[in-house]
Amino acid sequence: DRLKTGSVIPVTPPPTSPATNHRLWPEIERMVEAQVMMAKMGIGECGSGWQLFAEDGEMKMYRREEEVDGMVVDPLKAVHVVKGITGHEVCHHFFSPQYRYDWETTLEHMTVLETISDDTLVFLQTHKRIWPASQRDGLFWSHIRKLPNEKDRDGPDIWTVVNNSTDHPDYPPNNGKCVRVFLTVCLLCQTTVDPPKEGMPLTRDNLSCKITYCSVVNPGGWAPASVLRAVYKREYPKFLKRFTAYVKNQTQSKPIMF
Ligand code: 18C
Repeated sequence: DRLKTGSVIPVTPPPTSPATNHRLWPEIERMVEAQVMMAKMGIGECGSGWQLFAEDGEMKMYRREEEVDGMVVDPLKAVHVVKGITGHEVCHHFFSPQYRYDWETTLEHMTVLETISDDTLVFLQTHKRIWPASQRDGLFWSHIRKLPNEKDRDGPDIWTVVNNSTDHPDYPPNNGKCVRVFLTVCLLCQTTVDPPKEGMPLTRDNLSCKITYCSVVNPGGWAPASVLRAVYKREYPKFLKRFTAYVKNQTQSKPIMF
């Protein structure tokens, strides 16, 4: 019948996002899958060597001491539980450029170099200089995605943002005053709803969000290990506390975004 009418019904549906045609897409798919899998693993399951280096209420931060060519590249894994917000809200504020200067205290300048699609951007960021080291910049793609909640099909979706270093012909590394850092970051957020009593409305008091943040930053050029580890110890807890407080503040009087 198809042959008679001459119509051709495509076997595979067309891609839902134009990003799927982009040169970076295979890497984005691969990285998101791998990073989400790693982020979902508990500290015990990730292998040994994780040491707790910061703790504040529900927030726990672990690191593994690692060096590459004498440079500190310690992987970091942090878990936090924050009441009153959803995973979608957390990821939305982490991904979207319009909020970045509000919460990213290490930032000096940020530009979006490319909009691959609504959910995928390429950023160039310069960060504040730490004396006596050179100033750092980072060029990375950033992708936000909703993931199915396999354990609770009726429960809220899981959300993630993955950031990963890339290159751009117009912005080669180490070309000016900055040394280029290489980063891989994954933020994974899962919302839990504590159902309200019968007849009562669902409010932000019924929500809590489990946040997992994993990061590996290669400083890109030599920096004293002791200074670097001191910067880690100070900046990561500062970031996660400030960022989550910011999301709570931004969303408290807004409708819940599941
Ligand atoms: O994930 C985070 N932010 C995202 C959006 O911005 C994105 C960015 C990652 C930034 C990677 C770090 C870039 C280098 C920063 C230089 C340090 C400046 C400190 C200034 C203090 C006044 O994914 C949240 C990121 C939270 C950042 C925590 C700090 C990480 C430190 C890494 C050190 C890297 C090399 C520094 C070299 C100098 C050392 C003496």
